[in-house]
Amino acid sequence: MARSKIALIGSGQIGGTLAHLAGLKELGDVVLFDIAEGTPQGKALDLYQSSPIDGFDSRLSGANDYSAIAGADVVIVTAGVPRKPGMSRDDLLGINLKVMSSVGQGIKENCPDAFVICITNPLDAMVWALQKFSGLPENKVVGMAGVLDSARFRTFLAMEFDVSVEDVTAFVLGGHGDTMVPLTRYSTVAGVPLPDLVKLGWTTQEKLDSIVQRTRDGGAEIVGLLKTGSAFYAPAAAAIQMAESYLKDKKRVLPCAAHLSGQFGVDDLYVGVPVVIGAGGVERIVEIELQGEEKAQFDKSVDAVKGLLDACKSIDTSLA
Ligand code: A3D
Repeated sequence: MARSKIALIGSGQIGGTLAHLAGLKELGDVVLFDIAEGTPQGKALDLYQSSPIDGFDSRLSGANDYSAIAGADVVIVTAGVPRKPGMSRDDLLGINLKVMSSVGQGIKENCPDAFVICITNPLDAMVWALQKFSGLPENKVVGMAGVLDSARFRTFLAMEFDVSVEDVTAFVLGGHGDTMVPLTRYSTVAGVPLPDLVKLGWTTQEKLDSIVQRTRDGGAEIVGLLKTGSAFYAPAAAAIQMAESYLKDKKRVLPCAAHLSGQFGVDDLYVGVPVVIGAGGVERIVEIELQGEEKAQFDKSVDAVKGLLDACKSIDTSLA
C-alpha cells in the first residue's frame, strides 16, 4: 500500500511542528507549502535529516507551488498571520480570509478528495470560508480547536488533582477560546464527573471556575508569554490526532469545529461539537442534550460565530 501524503499549507511555527510529528508518527510523506521562499524547503530538509536519528521513514519536501500538494490525502492549513499581544482572533479576520481564498483554490485544483483540517484563526469563521472557497464536501473540512481547548482543560485539571493527564477527560463545545463551553458534568477523572469531585472535596467550585476561565484564556496566556506569536506545540499535536484518526480510520470521538446543518438547532455554521472522525471524514455528529446554562452558553457561542461570518460576508461578497 502506498504511503499517505500529508500537505501542510503554512510552514511557520505550527506547520513545522506538524511536519515533525507527522514524521515521528510515520503518518506518511509530508509536503510543506508556504508563500515564503525557502522556508518550507529549509524546514523539510532539516526535518528529513532528523529521520535517520529518530528512525522514521517519511519523505519530506517543501514547495511554493500548489502543484506539489497534488493527490494529498490530508491537508492541514495554518497559512495566515498569528495573533500578536493585544490582538484578538477577530482582528485577523480580514487578512486571513484572503489567505483562505487562495488556499481553498489550491486545494480544489490539486487534491479535491483530501480531508482538510483548518487551524487558521479566527477558526470557526476561517474553516467555514475554507469549505466554501474549496467546494469540498462539508464532512471533509473540519476545524481544530476543541481538541486543543480540552487538552488545556485536562492539563489544568490534572495539575489541580495531582493525577495523570491520561485519566482526565474533558468535554468542551462551542467556539474556540473566549466562547468555549466546558461541560463539567461530562468531564471526569477516571469516569468520576467533576461536580462529584467537588462534593468529594477534591477541589472547590471556585477553583473549578478559575480553571475554566484559565482554559478559555489559554491561548492569550501563551501569547502574553511568548510575545512574538501564539501557541504551536499543543495546536499541532491536536491536529495530528485528528489527521491520524482519519488516516487510520480510528473513529475517535473528538471535539471539532464541524459543519452543522440542523444539529443543535444550527444551520450552515461551523461550531465546536463532538464528532466521530474516520475514513469517511466527519462520520457522525454526537448531538447531546444541553441543559439550561450549557444551552445559554452554547447559544452565545453560536451568536459569536454568526457575527464573524457576517463580517466575512461583508468583506467578501462572494460568500454572502
Ligand atoms: P506562523 O508561524 O506565522 O505561520 C504562518 C505561516 O503562514 C507563515 O510561514 C506564512 O508565511 C504563511 N502564509 C501566510 N500567507 C500565506 C498564504 N497565502 N499561503 C501560504 N502560506 C501563507 O503562525 P503559526 O503557525 O503560529 O499559526 C498559524 C495560524 O494558526 C494562525 O492563524 C494562528 O492564529 C492559528 N492558531 C490557531 C489555533 C487554534 O486553536 C485554532 C491555535 C494556535 C494558532
